[in-house]
Amino acid sequence: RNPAKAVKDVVESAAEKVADVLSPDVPGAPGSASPTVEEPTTPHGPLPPKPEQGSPQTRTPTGARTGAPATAKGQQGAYLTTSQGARLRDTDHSLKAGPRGPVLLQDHHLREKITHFDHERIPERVVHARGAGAHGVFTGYGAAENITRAAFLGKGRETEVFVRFSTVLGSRGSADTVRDTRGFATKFYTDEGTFDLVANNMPVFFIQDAIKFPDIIHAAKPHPDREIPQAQSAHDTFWDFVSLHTEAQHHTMWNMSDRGIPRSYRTMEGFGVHTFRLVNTAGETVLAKFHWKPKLGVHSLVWEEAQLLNGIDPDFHRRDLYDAIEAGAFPEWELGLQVFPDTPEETFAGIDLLDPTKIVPEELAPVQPVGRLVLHRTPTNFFAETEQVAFHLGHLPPGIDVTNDPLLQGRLFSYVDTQLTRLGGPNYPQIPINRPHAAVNDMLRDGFHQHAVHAGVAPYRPNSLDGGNPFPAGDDDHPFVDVPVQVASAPKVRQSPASFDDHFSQARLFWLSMSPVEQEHIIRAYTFELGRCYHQAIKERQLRCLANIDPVLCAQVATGLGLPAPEPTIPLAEVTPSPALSQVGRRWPVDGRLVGIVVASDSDLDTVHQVRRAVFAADMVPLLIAPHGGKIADLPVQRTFATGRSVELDALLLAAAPPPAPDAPPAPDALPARDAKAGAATAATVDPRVELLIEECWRHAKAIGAWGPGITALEQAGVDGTPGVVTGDTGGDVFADLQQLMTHHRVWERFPASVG
Ligand code: HDD
Repeated sequence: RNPAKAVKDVVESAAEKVADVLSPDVPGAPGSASPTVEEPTTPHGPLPPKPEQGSPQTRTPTGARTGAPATAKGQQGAYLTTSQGARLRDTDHSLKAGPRGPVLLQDHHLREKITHFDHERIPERVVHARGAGAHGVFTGYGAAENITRAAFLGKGRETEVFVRFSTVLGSRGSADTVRDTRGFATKFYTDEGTFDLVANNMPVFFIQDAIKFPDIIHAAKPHPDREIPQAQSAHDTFWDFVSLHTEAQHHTMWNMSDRGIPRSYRTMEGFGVHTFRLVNTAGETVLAKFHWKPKLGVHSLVWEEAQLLNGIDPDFHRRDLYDAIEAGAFPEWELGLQVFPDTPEETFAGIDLLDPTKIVPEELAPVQPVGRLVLHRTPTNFFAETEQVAFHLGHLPPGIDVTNDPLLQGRLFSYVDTQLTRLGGPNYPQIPINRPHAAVNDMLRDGFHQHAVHAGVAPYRPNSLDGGNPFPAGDDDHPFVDVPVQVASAPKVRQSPASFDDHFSQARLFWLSMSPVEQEHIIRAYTFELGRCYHQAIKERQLRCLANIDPVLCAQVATGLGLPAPEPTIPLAEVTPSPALSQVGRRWPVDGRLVGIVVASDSDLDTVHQVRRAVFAADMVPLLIAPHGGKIADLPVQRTFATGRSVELDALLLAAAPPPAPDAPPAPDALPARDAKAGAATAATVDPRVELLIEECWRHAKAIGAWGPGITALEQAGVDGTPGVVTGDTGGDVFADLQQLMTHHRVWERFPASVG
């Protein structure tokens, strides 16, 4: 498998295919080419299983097929059967005493069907309940070979992976685009045992000691009396806790920044947060932090867009992940390491490496790439894979070991423990998605849902009855190595080291590293969230925390809340900003982005064809938006003015300025931009829903382009001539300009920020 080549090969044809999936060619719609309709219920043979449907147990450690029977396959044979394989002739009627009943208790099929249904749900994860997963492959660069013996990082070595992205606070059915931390958990099925990198999209955590985890989560989850708000931190208990427990201030700042509302899972960084200990074949150790760097750059939504999406498409991130993979725009990250000498102090540049509320700026310790992750396959079954996958920090291959970070240490206990309830017993590692691809020969036996049929009589060591099996691995057999770190002889205490007492300096470092527009967003986020709190004392307490981070930040939030800005209670930290923390100011590839194209029957369709092809050629997906569904000439329409909304687009092109439809809703409220150009707007000649598309794209800092009649639509919306709005004589030129704008992600020049 060569993912890079696969991307190249399939992107255009697959993207065409996805565009067509996105645009059901609605039979009977104007312009539809399909004369006859096949009912979805038309009988057909059984669907062939996907080639990948076999369970991992049928694979060798590297993922190759072994020829063993795929015992976990869900469906076999053409006929509906009971769970015991008896064929059924009717599943629509209960067995009754005559057609008018009553229903007979002896109806085994009825009872089996309903009983199984009654037990279909399992407890959702206590945190990170809402998630989406994908399969992929990780390829090592060989760059880490001198610091770790972990074989999967070896040059060219390919390892199958499963990744689950998640929000933290919301329930399983909550919306994707809420303000929250995102989980980024990766299961590497290495041939030396599974490695789980259970990461987040933020490099720090709210607490320094795992014993506080129930506290932060109880505070952040919905209030226990009314169970609201869902998937939000904008409420009293969250701010009550983080303002009292000031070590949470750094992570809270990340949540209030644009990192809290990612544009896509594909545009998130990932961080292992803790410092790990790596050991090489010579037994030498270094300390290291894991980073995922997205190929597409770090990119976020804007707050209004996120809020609209929660209603318009609560599955936005999930859909984006699946659509991108199915279009062949495979999401990609580089795995990187920050490496530090393993000194007795376990510090680097004065930063305590065991404190999970601290980062080490990349300018001080560059992130060195050690491998590449490509996600290329969506799950076959959500429950079997994404819901049942179980990660655990203790799943470590030889060459990677833990440190004494007290947060990490507590996590080592929690992840196994939680699966016992969630997955119903100790045999969850046998669930197909959790099965290692390395050979397993443990002495764990019995328990609920035991699937393995263990042979032999001696699941103990030493034994003679099973010929002494299984045998301990020797030094040359790639065993896991517990690094023999010296454990200090010290009194038993419930204390943290003094270095853990600094709660504000890195929050200030983050704030000072932001561009003005990012600072503006942070101010608005704090103002919004604290503005949703009821208790005055909590707002005032959080303002006192902000005063210790930065007076400008504090003053602006205080103004928004209508409260006085307090003075700092400690000297402001002297910090050097870290430009690597800012998302603004760089350029990124545009693969897999969505470009809306407004067309109508009077558009120059040859040009639209050309532009559509150019969008595909740029590895992006065009979405045609038209007054009606079906087709415009031979062009498939993906969205109508009624079903399309700006928030799913990354950029907008206008090849038309269609007039208002008789049943169109009234024009939306005026824009600041339009006010600035008062008098420019004339009587509405353009459909107000197109105007709304333009206005929202403009307000959300998206690139906009128009040619021909499309320019009239820009004029009507009052945004022509403003930054990031391009016009031209030909669609090709306009798209070329638009593409350049998109490499910056957003057109922030539209919003001269007030903070600087
Ligand atoms: Fe955790 C799930 C990430 C601290 C206890 N955590 C979970 C998931 C991610 C993280 C990504 C979802 C895994 C999945 O998709 O199935 N957690 C983190 C990070 C942390 C962190 C990056 C700090 C650096 N977590 C943390 C602490 C505790 C937990 C301190 C408990 C003491 N986390 C859990 C859990 C979960 C979990 C209760 C819920 C479901 C699960 O484990 O499998 O055990």
